Amino acid sequence: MARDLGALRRLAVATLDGNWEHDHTVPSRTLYPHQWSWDSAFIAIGLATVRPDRAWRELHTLFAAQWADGRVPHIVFNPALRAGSYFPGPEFWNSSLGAGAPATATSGIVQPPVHALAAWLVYRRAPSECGRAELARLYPALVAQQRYLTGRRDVGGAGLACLVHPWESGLDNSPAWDAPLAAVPADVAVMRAYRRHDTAHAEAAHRPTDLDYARYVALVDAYRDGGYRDEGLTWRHPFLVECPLFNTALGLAEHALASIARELGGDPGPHRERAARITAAIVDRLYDPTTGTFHPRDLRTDRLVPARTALGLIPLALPDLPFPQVASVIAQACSPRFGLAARMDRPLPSHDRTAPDFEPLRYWRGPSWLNLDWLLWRGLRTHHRLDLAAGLRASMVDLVATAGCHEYFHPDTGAGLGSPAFAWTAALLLDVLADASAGPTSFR
Ligand code: 9WN
Repeated sequence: MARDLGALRRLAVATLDGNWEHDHTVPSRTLYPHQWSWDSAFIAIGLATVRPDRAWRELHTLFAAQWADGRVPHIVFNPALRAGSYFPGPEFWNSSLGAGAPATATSGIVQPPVHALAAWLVYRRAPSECGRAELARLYPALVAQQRYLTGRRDVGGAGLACLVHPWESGLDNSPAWDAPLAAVPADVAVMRAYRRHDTAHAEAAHRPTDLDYARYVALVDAYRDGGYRDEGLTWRHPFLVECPLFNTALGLAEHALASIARELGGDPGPHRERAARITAAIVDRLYDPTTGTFHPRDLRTDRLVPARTALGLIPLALPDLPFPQVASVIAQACSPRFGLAARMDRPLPSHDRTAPDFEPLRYWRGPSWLNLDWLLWRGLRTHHRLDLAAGLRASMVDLVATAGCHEYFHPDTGAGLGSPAFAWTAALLLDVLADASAGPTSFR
């Protein structure tokens, strides 16, 4: 596998080029052949280092499928693909049932809103008049996305967005969702009526189980049958959680929008105020002083989910996270649970290594993912832990140098798992390679 940085960069660019599809990048040609929301944001960040035009195109294509209420769907389906190329496909989601859905078929749920941050980073990579025009075009759509998430999706009433499906977290099968999902009535027999596409392309033992899928399907059924409406979710929807990663993205988006507004000659003040309120709500509602990390809040029980997953470390990316939380999250990240160090001997896992339900091979239940590394890497730089940031950066580069642009990696051996040509792995590696000096981050 590629060992020198030039070859590594070429491998990443070739992976992105190979996944480019007319006006967007597919996460993987085999497993995920359509456009995914948070993937596109990460992909744009990497494309900015080599193909800035495509970076903007990626974001514009995604936002062209934004619903009238501001939601950005987690999948935009490619109509040119044959039926059955992904499950659940467009016929299952039937987005036309949603008021204000676009003409293009999409899913009806969302993913972490990392897009405003992506737009800002794409612009910052090579500021220009043209880039400013692209930013100006996206700004209202990004604001509408925030309005949807902090408005209709503020089911808990405290200013945070609530998820209605584990897929909205982006960490679909995380142990964080086990407790809230257990309350979702589902019969594994319903899966006989469907053909899973993922297990044809990836090892079934690495993927969510059929029972997980039965619950995923039941949740989509419930949301879709309510016309994808968010009013009254408390009374009728069986899965309602506030996620630390998702809401960190929400807060980062307001910081990024403040920078974008300033750049466009607008007023950054309201975005800054909203960012501060989101961070305060994350600390107030999702921080557990006994574990020293953040946890999802299950709105059905009004309790924090006990699992200690990597989700709990991600609020470190917030520039205004108070010092006590910064210190305790870093301490937990450096504990044997996650093993962060200036010289890491193993990759960062997606779940607590010491937990009895840690699974090194199964989706989001232990393996290492570059997007989680990247978010934490930004957090460490934001809070001036350049020593640890350098350790994490070296670990990311090492993973790809040894195994290639895989979707995820074995948390002990670094072996490549899942899709072998995965777009966000390639993209985030390009971003990491382009920031060789890796100094502190800021929203300037
Ligand atoms: C469901 C595309 C997506 C990522 C998610 C990841 C996985 C889909 C699936 O792939 O989810 O959305 O079929 O498993 O969990 O984070 O966006 O790469």
